[in-house]
Amino acid sequence: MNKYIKLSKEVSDALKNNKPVVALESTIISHGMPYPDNVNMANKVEAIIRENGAVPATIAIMDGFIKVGLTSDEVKRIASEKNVIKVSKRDLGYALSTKTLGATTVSATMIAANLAGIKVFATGGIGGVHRGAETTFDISRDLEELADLNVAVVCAGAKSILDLGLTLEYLETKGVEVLGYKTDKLPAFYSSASNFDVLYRMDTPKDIAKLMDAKWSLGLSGGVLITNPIPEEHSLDYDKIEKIISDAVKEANENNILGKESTPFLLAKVKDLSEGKSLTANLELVYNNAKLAALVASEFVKL
Ligand code: PSU
Ligand code: MN
Repeated sequence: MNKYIKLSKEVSDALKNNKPVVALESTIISHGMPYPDNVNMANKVEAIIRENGAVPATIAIMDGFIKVGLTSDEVKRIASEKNVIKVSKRDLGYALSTKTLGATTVSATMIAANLAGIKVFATGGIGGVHRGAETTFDISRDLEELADLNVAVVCAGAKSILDLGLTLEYLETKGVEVLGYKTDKLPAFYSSASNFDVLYRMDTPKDIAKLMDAKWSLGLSGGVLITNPIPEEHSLDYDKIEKIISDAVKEANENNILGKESTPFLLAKVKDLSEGKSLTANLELVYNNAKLAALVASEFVKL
């Protein structure tokens, strides 16, 4: 194992014994939602993964190491400390060498999971091609790791702070299949469906695991994006949330919010404008993804 990576004993034992493990990112904790909802979310996600037969591995940069499998005290640190930096691929060297506390995005979490040998990763939403990317060039690094690394990512689709159509085109160029779990339509994060089609619908965790096995057995490198709709009872009205999101995007543009600040700004703005409804939906969709990821990981280790 690389000298900069430290696995918890539980995660390391599980991987050695071919037990299912689910990787979890930490930017969703530090920059995705407020304290203390974030720490409660992180603990509950881990509990759901255990209930569904897998070992959770929350990942962050701490004390000069990529830590895979945080203790509950470490989760609390990421959730509550003020100066946690958001770490995507390009921030890893800095965070490790200066021992800065860092929360990993989908991109950096995939890099860590890949180094550790974890094949399944659960999150809320991925980064993608932002609205207006044709002038800002704002395309998330997440898409590059999805293109390159053999990790399957379970998400609730993407919210329309991104340009969903351009994000799908980009994933197609990069050879990443976008699967819909029990759906034909790409989920839109807070709402269970968008107007875009997924590439393939899959109705069981076993079918998804078999696809991952087939792809990777060929030596094809790259991720698999598993999109899982928010449960209907928690799904928000598409048009209402869409209006809120475009107001938030407008405010970001007016305030010249750029680069890594953009996504956290938009998430916080949408939460305020929706009077917290987006946060409730966000929590529910993450729990739903944690469960599916544990089931897919459990099927994958049997193949
Ligand atoms: N989308 C969400 N919630 C999040 C993020 C994205 O709905 O918390 C976080 C993830 O960590 C993702 C990152 O990897 O934002 C993408 O940031 P950027 O757009 O700056 O690449
Ligand atoms: Mn960006």
